[in-house]
Amino acid sequence: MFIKIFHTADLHLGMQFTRGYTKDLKDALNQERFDCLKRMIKTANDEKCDLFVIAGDMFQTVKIPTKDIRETASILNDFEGTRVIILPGNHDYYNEDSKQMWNSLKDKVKDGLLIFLDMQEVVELTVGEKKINIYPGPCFSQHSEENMIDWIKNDNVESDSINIGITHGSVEGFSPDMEKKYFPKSLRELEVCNLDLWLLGHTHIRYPRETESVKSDYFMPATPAPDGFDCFHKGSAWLIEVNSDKSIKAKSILTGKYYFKTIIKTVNSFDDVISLKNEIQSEDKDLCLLKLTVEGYLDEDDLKTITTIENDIKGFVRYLEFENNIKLKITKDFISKSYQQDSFPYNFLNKLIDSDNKIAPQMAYDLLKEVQK
Ligand SMILES: [Mn+2]
Repeated sequence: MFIKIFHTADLHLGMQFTRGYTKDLKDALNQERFDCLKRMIKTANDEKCDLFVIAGDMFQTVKIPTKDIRETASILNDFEGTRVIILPGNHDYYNEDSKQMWNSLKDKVKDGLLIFLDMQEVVELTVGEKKINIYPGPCFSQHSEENMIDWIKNDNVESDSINIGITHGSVEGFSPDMEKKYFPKSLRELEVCNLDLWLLGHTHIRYPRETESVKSDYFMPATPAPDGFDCFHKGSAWLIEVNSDKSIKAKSILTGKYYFKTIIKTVNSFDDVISLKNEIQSEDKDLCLLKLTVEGYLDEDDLKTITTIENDIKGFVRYLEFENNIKLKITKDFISKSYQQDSFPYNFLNKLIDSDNKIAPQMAYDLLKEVQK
């Protein structure tokens, strides 16, 4: 017999997008975070999960409009397992300021479904015949240097129950936190609590890195829905099985839809331009948000095609930020057209082209143009 847990965190429901997106895309990205939760609940139901755990930052802020709270509750209400367990994170911390928001959510979730981890004390529950003890390390503010889990190490951990820690914040070596203000903890601090399993939130990158048959005592699911160009993955969550003998086996699942891609490409010939175009054509035109920078040198004719290419590429992706750093390639042909024969620039540039140095003619041309200004 085993219990099955769906583990996510950092959904950031209610996130507003401010980049140069169209209103349509902003709305779509905002809605996607709710849709992502909906898909995860469906997966958890299909997989017959007992627990659905959100390890902090389900909401982006503590000021979430009622209509969004209503939508969240209605999605959570579709969970067919035993309990939805929510821990407040550093974005949706629990204190006097946010009590009303959290109460509003609690009111809207079906009776008996939600366990809200707003205290540093053990929460006991049973799944089937198995007793489970939850050890929460919740956030009570936006910032703190407290790890919120120190209370656990002195607790008398029952060895015949499954003991699960749930907390949120930076973990040394996994998430940057130079100023130590995001509830920092080390793996050592988690370890001394002597629990069977840790479900963590805050780090937007998955841990462990493997995806199948993962055996670990610590899990970080990553954000389930990519939220910007600093997100290099497509969103994930953990499906974790804990057996009666406490052995753990987990599988990472893909949860996102939209994805962000940054490409920096050197383009030095027309063939390079075509292969770049082909590369981008294979992206998903409804879901790919692309930041593309091109650099290199092209002759006059090829350089003119770049504007056309930019338009083509726009049609291959949902959103494009294009930076064109391609420079004019200095050829003998170009020199003959641009400078009088035997003039200083004519001789100088031709001589540089004859040398093996590929960059020298380009630099010299740029300097000559600078002087002519
Ligand atoms: Mn966080």
